[in-house]
Amino acid sequence: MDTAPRGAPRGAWEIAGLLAGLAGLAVSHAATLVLTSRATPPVAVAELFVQYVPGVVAETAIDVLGRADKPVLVVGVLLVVGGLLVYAGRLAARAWWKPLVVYAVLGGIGTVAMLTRYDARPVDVLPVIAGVVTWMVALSFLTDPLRVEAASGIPESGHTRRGFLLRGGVVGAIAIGLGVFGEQFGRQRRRVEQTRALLNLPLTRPRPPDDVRVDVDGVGPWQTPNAAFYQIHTAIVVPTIAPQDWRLRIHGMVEREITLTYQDLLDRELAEDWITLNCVSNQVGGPLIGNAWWSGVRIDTLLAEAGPAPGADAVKQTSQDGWTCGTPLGALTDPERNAMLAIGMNGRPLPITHGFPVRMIVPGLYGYVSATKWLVDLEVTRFADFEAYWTGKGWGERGPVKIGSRIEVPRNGGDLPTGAARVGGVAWAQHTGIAGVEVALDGGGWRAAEIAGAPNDDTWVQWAATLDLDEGDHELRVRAIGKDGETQTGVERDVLPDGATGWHGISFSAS
Ligand SMILES: Nc1nc2c(c(=O)[nH]1)N[C@H]1C(S)=C(S)[C@@H](COP(=O)(O)O)O[C@H]1N2
Ligand SMILES: [Mo]
Repeated sequence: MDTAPRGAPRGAWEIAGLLAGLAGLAVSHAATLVLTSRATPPVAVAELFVQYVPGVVAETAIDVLGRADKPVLVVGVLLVVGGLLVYAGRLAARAWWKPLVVYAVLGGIGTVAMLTRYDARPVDVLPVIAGVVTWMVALSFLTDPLRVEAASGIPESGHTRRGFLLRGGVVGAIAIGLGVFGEQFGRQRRRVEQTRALLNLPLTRPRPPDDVRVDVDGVGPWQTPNAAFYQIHTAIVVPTIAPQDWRLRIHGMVEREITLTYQDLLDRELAEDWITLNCVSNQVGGPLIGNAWWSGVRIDTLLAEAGPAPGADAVKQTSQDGWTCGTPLGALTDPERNAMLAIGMNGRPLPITHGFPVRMIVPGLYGYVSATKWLVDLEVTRFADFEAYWTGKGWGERGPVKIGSRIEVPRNGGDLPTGAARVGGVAWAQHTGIAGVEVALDGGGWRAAEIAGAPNDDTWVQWAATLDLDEGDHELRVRAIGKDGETQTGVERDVLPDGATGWHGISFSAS
């Protein structure tokens, strides 16, 4: 009845299938944590199931199982998956490719489940891919000795058994190691997430001012929600720091060293304001920019208490994950600039991925020279005396934000009706302010667009214009003018070393 090759007992193939399966699940789980995906693939599949299961079934389940319905469902998914993985091992005895069919089906379901979740990002497919690749590699590694035995026809030689046990041990140890890492890391993260949720900070949560929006459908929100705010960090595993464990040391070329706790920050006066943050790596027209309501403690007063020594011109900031940046001391001590140790973002405690519990925000400087997340150390020093993470890789030392602008409506390649059509987007020149925006249609002359209001000079400004469109293909360009009189240059430069320049231009058609 069974075509399993002579020699290796079927049980060995099944164990191989199970071990390879567990290793893949462990790798997938670890990848989920590292990528901060909100659910592991099995949990996502369970959720997908909940979403599509008929109502009566769900209600019965809730009746019978009560609040245990979700864990029971996840365990059920894992049992089914486990059974299929054992089966995949058995299939491997017949032909090397047969288990791949099982893996492909499971991987396909996992991919659909991960990508159809609310808030899914393309990278959320990586835990599935990592798991499937691990399944294939681990199964082939484990079944190698069994296959050799099947080919040689010598039943159960001691040599084969030792080889199989050794390989099983290796795969098992890796799976357990990753599982323990995932558990520990996951627990710490859950703990910090919980503490964060329970914090009762004196943050305000105002609505954006009334005049900041233009009336063009499709222009993004003026206030960027936390979940939609771009994220840039080099950390693979984001730091999870409990507020009670957080310390900030201010030292170096100062008269008095200061160490601050989270409570010390809460005991001080909070500064709050709208500030737009952007990344030096943002391409012209790119998405790496966001605008939020930040709450924190002004850094100029803290530095004044520490007393910077004459000759110092920089502050080297260090994150708990070891990332560093250098910020001009003048930008942090400037009473006219709202630089702060931020603890709140849009009226909530900072999200972990945006630097919880404390990060720096400095209006007018790119993030890579100023916006340290998970900040733990400020050393007052001289630019000549150190190299920060990015400046050591060829990026500019100072990093002031360059004036910029973006078209959001229409999209590149989009369509508009002929006749009068509304277009719009944003423009920014943090800490200088936007005086105006101009657009040029089809290479014609620049003409003024309307601009909405802004509560201060540190935020982006929405703009809009009405075009008169003939049928056919068109091109639109935008440029901003700063309150200092600077007109955004059309000279195209790459993001390296200190920010891209050039006008954002798009093509669209009118019909
Ligand atoms: N610890 C740490 N902080 C960091 C970075 C980083 O890699 N590590 N990247 C910086 C860069 S380049 C930018 S643009 C901003 C992005 O902040 P956000 O992720 O909250 O949008 O964080 C800055 N702070
Ligand atoms: Mo950045």
